[in-house]
Amino acid sequence: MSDLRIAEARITPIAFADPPLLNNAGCHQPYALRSIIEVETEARVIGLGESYGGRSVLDGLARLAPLLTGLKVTDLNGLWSAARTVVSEGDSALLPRLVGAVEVAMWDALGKSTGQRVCDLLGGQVRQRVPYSAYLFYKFGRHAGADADDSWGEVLTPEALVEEARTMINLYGFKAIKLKAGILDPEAEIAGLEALRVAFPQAPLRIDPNGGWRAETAIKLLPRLENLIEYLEDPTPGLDGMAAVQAATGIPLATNMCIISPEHLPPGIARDSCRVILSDHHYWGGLAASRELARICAVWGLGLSMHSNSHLGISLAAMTHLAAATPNLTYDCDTHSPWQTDEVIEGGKLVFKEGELEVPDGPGLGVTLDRSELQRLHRNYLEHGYEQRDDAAEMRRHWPDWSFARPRF
Ligand code: GKR
Ligand code: MG
Repeated sequence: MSDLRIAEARITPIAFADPPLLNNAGCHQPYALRSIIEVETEARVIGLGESYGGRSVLDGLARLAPLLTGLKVTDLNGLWSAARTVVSEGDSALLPRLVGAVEVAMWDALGKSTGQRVCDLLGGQVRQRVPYSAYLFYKFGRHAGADADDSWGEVLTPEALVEEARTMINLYGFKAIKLKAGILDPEAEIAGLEALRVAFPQAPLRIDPNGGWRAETAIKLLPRLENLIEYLEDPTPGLDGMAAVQAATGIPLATNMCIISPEHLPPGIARDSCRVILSDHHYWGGLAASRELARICAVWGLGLSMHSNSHLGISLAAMTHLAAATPNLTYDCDTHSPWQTDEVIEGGKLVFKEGELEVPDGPGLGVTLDRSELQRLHRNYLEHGYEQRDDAAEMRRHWPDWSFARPRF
């Protein structure tokens, strides 16, 4: 089947508008970076992918792209082999990122070439709709130097947080709520969670300080978190710190920080460092590798949810296909989508109904590229000069004395 062979792979770096959201590493910059991957077959079918847009991923993809010519879109082993040749030994994080970026485009090309949806190619659809959570952030009202607040305004108090949640839930219908933490004093952040509990008595709640708390701090806070949250995400850095906190509570700990590749699973499971894995096809090596991760979670009795970063619709479509084809997805997935105003797929953003997304209609991922938006977002990339996400530098434009610390509290 020569027409399933790749004729050309193209990578376009883009920058899209992002609000001043806060996390333990600082503040989001005015533009988030992403790469858009196009894999074109000899039959001129184009498969799409979306991934990180920082320097090392872009450089790696630039080295990988020419090696893809002639590879069949079904040849995932060939993709891993090609990617290995462009990654230096020891850069274990880059390899699955490069594979994940291209692999989604290969699935999309295969689906579009054969008239099948990616969720069917991944083993079949097991849920009609994929549930997502309301991803709340503390935030500044405006970016440094901007002359007006964005529509969300400043969110640094429990009252403002409840307002943010109300807006997001009214717009999208999410059921579960996740609070990004590790910025303010932990007591203040838990007061925010408690205010959310009062305002949304039924909502499953989660908090994610991104390793911003010492293990002792997290353990001291546990009594306030018991019976309040469904899981505690990365309260503290490292497998040992997480295991110490997990040993002190019945609340499941979750991670997208200390178990982020296959070699972390045996020590993490042996130490009981956490009981929920937040998978992410962008850094686990793609959709097939994420299905394997789901299977490992099922075997070891681990819960499974999905992590996100600032992203656009190709990523969201891929996440939705993957989640639709994953039987043991035990929690609602994360998404940054409500924070993004730009889009790169035709027809605009995918539409959440009651907090859920249907698998997009049509073969492959079911989405197509809006070429004029792609060009506009690529011009943003060229004009605004961001090459690397730097939340700490951005934070100091607001709070000049701030410096990065993990754990901080
Ligand atoms: O977007 O600021 C952010 C998040 O903190 C993101 O970078 C994390 O990767 O959402 C993520 C998480 O759950 O840790
Ligand atoms: Mg997290």
